[in-house]
Amino acid sequence: MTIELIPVPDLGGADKVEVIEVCVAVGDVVEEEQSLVVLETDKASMEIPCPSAGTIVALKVNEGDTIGEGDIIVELEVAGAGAVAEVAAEPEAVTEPEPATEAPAAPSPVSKVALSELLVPVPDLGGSDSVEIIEVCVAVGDDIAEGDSLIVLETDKASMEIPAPVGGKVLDVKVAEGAKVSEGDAIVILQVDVSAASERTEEVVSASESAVQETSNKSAPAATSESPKVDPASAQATAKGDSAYAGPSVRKLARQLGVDLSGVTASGPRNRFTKDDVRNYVKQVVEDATSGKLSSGAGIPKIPEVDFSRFGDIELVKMTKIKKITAENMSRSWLNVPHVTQFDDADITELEVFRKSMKAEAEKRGVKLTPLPFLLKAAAAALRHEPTFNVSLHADGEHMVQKNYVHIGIAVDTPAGLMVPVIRDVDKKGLWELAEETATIAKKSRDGKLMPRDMQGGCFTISSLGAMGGNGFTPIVNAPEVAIMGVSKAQMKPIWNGSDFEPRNMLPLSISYDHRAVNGADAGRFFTYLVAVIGDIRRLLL
Ligand code: CAO
Repeated sequence: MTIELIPVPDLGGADKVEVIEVCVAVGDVVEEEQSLVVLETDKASMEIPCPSAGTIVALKVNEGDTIGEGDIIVELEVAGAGAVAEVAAEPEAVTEPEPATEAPAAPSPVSKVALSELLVPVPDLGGSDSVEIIEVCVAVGDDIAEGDSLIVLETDKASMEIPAPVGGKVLDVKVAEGAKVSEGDAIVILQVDVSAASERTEEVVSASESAVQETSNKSAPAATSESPKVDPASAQATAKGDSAYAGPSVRKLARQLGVDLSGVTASGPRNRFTKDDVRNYVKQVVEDATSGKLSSGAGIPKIPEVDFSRFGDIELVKMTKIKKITAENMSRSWLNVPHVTQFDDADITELEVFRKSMKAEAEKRGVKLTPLPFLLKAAAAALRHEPTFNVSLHADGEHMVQKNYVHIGIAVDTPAGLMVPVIRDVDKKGLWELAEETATIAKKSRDGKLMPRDMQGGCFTISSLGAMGGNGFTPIVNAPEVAIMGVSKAQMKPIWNGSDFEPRNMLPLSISYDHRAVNGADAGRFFTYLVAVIGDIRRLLL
């Protein structure tokens, strides 16, 4: 086994570039050519592939780091011996999608002069003559990299960026916005460090052998016969038509700020996005969100503040901590969870007969047997029967957490606010035990004696308003649980038994569930089973 240090390869003129993605982690087994990191310049992003297969033993860069040629990216353990740093592969440029017309692929013609000064002329424009410059992207003194846009031209068919054929310092800009240029006209004079130039620079420079053009008092500038061709047909095919166009630096800014350009209005010449368009969009979104104005999906409009004292006598009552926490939890759940609520009535006629028959024994035991322990038992049975309800969504967005335990929370109304203590292993407990535990935990809640652990780990919640009344309500899911049952007041109702209306004691129930985690069919099965168990509690024994 050999440890190889994998460095940043020659970046083709780019000096320091940002690491925008680290694609591997320590311990990863990587293939030859597998991407290690993604680097980004103003113009393009490039993946640095691994020169050989092996195991990553150390990671030397982080996302957001700025690195340059020769900096070590990873330490790689490879089988057998091998050359190290120098073998790193050439970067694989993954240029951002650009209109095909904007960046001619072949090197632009340049002229080589004695003091490494290069005149960069307008390349072959595919037949177009006297084309308007709609943007000059560089200024005197700029250090630019190979491929950086120098100017943007626009014909009646498309706009195109003319990239720098090599990196260097801008000594002179020969053009201005609005001017019209043709093939061969000078764009800029670049100072190039030929000694440190990349192979591509050498290629470009040595390819420039003909069509000499004078530049100041320096010698023999030349324009190449291998000028890039802009194919007007493809230009037309890929031009954005009516839609606005953004240059690489604008797109980079948009990416950094998380802005989708489809929502931005372009204000630049001929429907081009400017950096200010992106900044103004962000400013507007922030302003709208804070002022409560509705904008395209950003922010929730605030309920306007009202001075109620204008309408009558008022007093300010301090919210308890629990009320504030409840308010936050409820809004979080309401805003995050797509709720569906389903309703049904359970026939508790037999259940009530049985419950009342146990009254004397309950008194002897010192407990009160309300319908709640029966509901807890039935819910636990339904969660076991239909485990698709006994889940939570995993934060990674890729998994569900299937729970193999059955802990159920009960909503308890207390003077300090709503609390939801959790009864553990409901499926394993009997009705008496549940009746006792419910009473104990409800008292603990009202006395403010619950510990955080008493309120954690619930799989499902029951909110019973049955003692108070009501025909039904839509409870809010107690996230990260995915379902909650609302219990309303049981009432005698005439139920058709096939030949007669029969008085039956009917308990209105509702189930709200998180439709991201549970689908309607699962909910239908869960609820039908639960209602059936409540209707005939002998089913709990099955
Ligand atoms: N239909 C008809 N009567 C019902 C009933 C129902 N669905 N549920 C309970 N009752 C009856 C009980 O049998 C009892 O009657 P008796 O005194 O005649 O026996 C009476 O109502 C009072 O019951 P209870 O409230 O003392 O006991 P419980 O087990 O039903 O409930 C608890 C316990 C802690 C859940 C309850 O006290 C409570 O706090 N409920 C409020 C929950 C809440 O606030 N939910 C809303 C959350 S969302 O904002």
